[in-house]
Amino acid sequence: MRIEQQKIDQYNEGLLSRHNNQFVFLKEQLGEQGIDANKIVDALEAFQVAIPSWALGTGGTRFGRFSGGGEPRSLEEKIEDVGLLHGLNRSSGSISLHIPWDIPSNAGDVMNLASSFDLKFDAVNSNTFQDQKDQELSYKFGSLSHVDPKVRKQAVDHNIEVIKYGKDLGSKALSVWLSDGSCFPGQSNFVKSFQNTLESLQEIYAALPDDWKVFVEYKAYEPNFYSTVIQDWGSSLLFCQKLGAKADVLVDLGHHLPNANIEQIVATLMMEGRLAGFHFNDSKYGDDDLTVGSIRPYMLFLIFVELVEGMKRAGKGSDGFAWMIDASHNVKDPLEDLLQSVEAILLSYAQALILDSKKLEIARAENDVVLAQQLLQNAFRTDVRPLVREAMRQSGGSLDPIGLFRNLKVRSELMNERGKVTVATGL
Ligand code: RM4
Ligand code: MN
Ligand code: MN
Repeated sequence: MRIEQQKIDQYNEGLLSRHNNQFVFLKEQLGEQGIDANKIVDALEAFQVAIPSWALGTGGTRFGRFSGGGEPRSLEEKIEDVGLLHGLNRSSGSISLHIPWDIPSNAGDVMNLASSFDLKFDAVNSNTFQDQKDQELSYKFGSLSHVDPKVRKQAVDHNIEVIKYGKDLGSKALSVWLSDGSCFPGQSNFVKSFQNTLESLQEIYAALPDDWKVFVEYKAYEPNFYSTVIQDWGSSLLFCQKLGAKADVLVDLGHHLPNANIEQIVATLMMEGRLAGFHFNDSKYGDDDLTVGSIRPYMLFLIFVELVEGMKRAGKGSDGFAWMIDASHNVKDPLEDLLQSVEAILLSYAQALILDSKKLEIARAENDVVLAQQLLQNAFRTDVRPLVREAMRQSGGSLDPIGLFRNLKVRSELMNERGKVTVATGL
């Protein structure tokens, strides 16, 4: 299914005068503070968030999975779904593939289909946290860190194969997330696990094309519950520093221990020039993979404050990083959920962009704690939705993506096309 531009324009028509009033009002307010709303709209338009191929179906937990119907049955249908999202918000211009869940059978055809929706291929993800059918050796006790060199070799070869698939699609990075670790004290030797992993990663690193990067993602725990080889940003950074300049740290918001100060982690990684990008999601307890901004929007804003600051310092635009949503949708329509997540990301970015950072610096220098807090909260409490809507409208998207999705009955159309009982590959 494709949404015609005319349908988007028509729907926008009905919302336009209300939107214009709100936008003009906000523009004036911001103008009084010396902020050019149009510049912020431009920055928002440029911010593109990748959609992972495994997030287009209904997710599940270890207790069960309740499929929603009309889920994509193939890679082609997944591309079509991301195309729908991008058509609606013009902010989801790329797809990130998980191999072997989504092996492209013909790279040329898949690329043509993607570009017909104006989509590119973001980082490719390897998978050594599951055993696949016909796989010779098991990853039950680890992959790149395994005690047996034959298992390590199998995992290294898989990663090199993933790079090849990505190369054919124009991807420029490999994302590695390892579940390697141990469930019980004494089960594994921390130092040997680290060294094995490093050697394996070095072999993968050596196979990277010149213009590629490898993203090293960390996670505190789960599926292993006692130790994880790449457990935190420090371990991840250590691997990256030992690997070389083409390795950067990937932050997944759900992969920290409770109450971790993620914004400070972001600031440090950006200071070192080693932040690869983000896997956005939200959580209350663990790696809950909930809709971005649904639980801790203030934290997300504080993270964006550091991102904006770090980008300015490094003289880089938002296209210098890999932004992706890594969420699971157990009770919502996956496409609606993704639209909500993208909107939440852009709202936080907009709030961070309107922060008066010069005044904040002065407040900090004068130890004016009250003013510092007030400046942050002024930005956070400003209703920036008209800026995000305007960015979507100007780039040809909808003023109200979810409203239009429902108005056009996209899900029931997909159910008619694909059937009521379809299950997409993924977790
Ligand atoms: C992991 C991690 C990875 C993702 C898998 C599916 O928890 O976040 O990024 O590839 O889930
Ligand atoms: Mn992730
Ligand atoms: Mn995760």
